[in-house]
Amino acid sequence: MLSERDLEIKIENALNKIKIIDIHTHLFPPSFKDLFLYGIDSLLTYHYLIAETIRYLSISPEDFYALSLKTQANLVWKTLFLERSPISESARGIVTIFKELGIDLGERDLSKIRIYFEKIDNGEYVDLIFEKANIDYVVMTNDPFDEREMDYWRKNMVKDKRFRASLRLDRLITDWEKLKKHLKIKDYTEIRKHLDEWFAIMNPLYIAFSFPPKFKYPDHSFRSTILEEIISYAEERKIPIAFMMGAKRAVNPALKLAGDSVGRSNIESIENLCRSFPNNKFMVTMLSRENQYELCVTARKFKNLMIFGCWWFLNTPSLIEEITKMRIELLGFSFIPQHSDARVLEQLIYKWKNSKEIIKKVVYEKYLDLIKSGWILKEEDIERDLSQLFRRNFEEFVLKKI
Ligand code: RAT
Ligand code: ZN
Repeated sequence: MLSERDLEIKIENALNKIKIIDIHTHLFPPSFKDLFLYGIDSLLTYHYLIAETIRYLSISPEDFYALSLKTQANLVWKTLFLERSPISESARGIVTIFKELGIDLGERDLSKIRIYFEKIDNGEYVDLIFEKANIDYVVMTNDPFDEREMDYWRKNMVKDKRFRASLRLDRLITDWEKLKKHLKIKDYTEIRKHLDEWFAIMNPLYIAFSFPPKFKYPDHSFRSTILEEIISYAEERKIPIAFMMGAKRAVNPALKLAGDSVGRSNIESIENLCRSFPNNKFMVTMLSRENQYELCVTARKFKNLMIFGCWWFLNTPSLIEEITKMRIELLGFSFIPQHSDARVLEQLIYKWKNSKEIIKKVVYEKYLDLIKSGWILKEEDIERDLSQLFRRNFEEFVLKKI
């Protein structure tokens, strides 16, 4: 019988051992040159931190973005780290990164901190960060309509196994009329030849869309028709489609990436999709806290639905705890608890460290309840269960024949 202290240690050991699959990030490999983000200026100008900085300053978003990247970074440092304590989740994240990289924070001197980042050697650095965050591989967000990105895809056919692709097709729906001309196609059915081409170049693990709160399926519009075309393509390819629901884009456009917000989505659309396309696999995350309970219940109804992550504004300790607890209580281990959404390489460190800390606590409490109820938990059960959460649910779902 495991004692409480033993249980805690065993969970900790299992978590340290399991190599994570990070199923949704915005990272790129070093071979994608300017798209590969790392280092101090990219870290401090993360859009989560820009939104927080601008709240304290009299500067307008336009004037802020007109500054050089380094000046923006200096201003974020001054505002969030020198004039106040970096207490928000994104600001604390920077502190976690520095600590894990062995950067001294005693003097709070940004010019000294910069010295660490000036010495980085790219190739080995990715391995170092992956090791520190205990990552096996990350899944990128790949936009075939981004010409800059596509240039790299066409040139860099040597694949980096640490970075896998996902085909993000938001613009197919938001910019359909423009894209139709750009792709030189007349109707929806002709999308297929482009999909074939993108699959050949990227070999994506899944197709993804993010949708606004008002998204409805079906809605008798061209949107539903395009979606159906993609759904039938995904069925043929036997790969999942990820729906990221509830992102209200450009609520404050001047803030650029930092100007997106949240709204409650319509769960019936997910029910309709899972029921109408039983041979498809859907991975769903919802941004609104208010959607979490109904999403869990919906996952109980459809085995072709895999819920994942505590997305974006939900990637905060109190909400991760609440959501993970609810998911375990309603779904056991049949969900993917988290993804990092990292845009800058080093963010993998804090996003995973902080999430794992909470997931560990929740799992500990749940195992303890189970033991108190009479179950004899074995040490090997813990690693099996946790590797299901952090690896196997994703890999098996991607390969699964529904
Ligand atoms: O979390 C983020 O960085 C957001 O800006 C979005 O990119 C979001 O995660 C998305 O994938 O649309
Ligand atoms: Zn994202």
